[in-house]
Amino acid sequence: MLNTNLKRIKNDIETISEFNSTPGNGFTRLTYSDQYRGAMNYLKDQFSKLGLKIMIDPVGNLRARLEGKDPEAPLIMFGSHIDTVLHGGMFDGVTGVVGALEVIRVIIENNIKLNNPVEAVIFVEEEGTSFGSFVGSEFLTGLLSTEDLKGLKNERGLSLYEAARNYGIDVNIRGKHILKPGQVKAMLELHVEQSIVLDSRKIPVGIVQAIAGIKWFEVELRGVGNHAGATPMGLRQDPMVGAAEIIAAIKNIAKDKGLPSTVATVGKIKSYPNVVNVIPERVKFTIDLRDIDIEGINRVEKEIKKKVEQVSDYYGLEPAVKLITETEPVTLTDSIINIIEESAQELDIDYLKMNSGAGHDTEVMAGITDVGMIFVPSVDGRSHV
Ligand code: HGY
Ligand code: MN
Ligand code: MN
Repeated sequence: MLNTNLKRIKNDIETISEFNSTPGNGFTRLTYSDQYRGAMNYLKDQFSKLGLKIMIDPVGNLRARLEGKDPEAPLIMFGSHIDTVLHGGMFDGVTGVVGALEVIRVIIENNIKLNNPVEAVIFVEEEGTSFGSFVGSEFLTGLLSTEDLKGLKNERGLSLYEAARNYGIDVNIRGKHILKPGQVKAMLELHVEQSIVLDSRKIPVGIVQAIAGIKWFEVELRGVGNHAGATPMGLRQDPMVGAAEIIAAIKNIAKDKGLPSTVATVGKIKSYPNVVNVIPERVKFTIDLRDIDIEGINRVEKEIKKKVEQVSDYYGLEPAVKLITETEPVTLTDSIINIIEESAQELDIDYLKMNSGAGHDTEVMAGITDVGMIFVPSVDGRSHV
């Protein structure tokens, strides 16, 4: 039996977690930040020490390659991400990256000569906290072009393309960076569950069968900015009131019009000019809509758009609903699910087959290769805060 080294794994996770811009208040490591660079350099160093060939692709994905007997054989990939949400958890993404590093260490330490080359991959900007989710995996699989990167902007209007160049990446390097179907034999991602099921039932391993599809919208309501004191209530076209009614309705729309597996979240809201004594001129808020079944997403999307129209008409607001990211629900590969299940049975480890409400780069990689995911419990189901 091959043994991993828990002390080493713990040290890797703790070392990476030092690279954090909000110490004492969760973990924040934004793409291309100094903290991101520190963590990436640590991992690059670990992979180099193992003699792996390292490639940083035009968007900043790190790929560390261990040769197999047949250099032309399709890749076996393990990986995840190290970028975080704001004040996130210690293990989201890092678990899978350290898992990939440890698997490669164990292969080398046990002189295992695989036929296929093995690659650890660290996907850039998985969370979308700055520019948009799954950027690294979408670039790697050809869903995002270098040109598209110019359109992905952060809150300050800086594009990912510019941010990558400022970080020191040559975004325009030519080369075979895009992976096509057939080039990867399989990709496996280890990740924390990010919900309460495994932890509450004390089950050590989750075998993921499907990953929810996601749609992110940005809703902007434009009204008439005015004086908070001098404008009678009957003369207002107040986008904040409109936003409040729509946001309050979203919960019931998801519950009553969606499927039991449909979830809808408003996580971000911004008011302009965002001043105490001014009726806002415009209000922007996001909607994160997910379901394992695309039907749930479609039904709730339709109802929310109807509500936006109704409320905007009633208050004399001008609505704009923009789709900012979309990934299809994905079922993972049966043959990989079976291998994980057989291994758990062989090792007499209790497991649960389950779905993932959280999105992962794996659902993007499913577009070009067979994929599998293994979950480990999140204490109290917490991971994003
Ligand atoms: O949003 C998600 O589901 C993932 O954490 N990026
Ligand atoms: Mn993650
Ligand atoms: Mn996450």
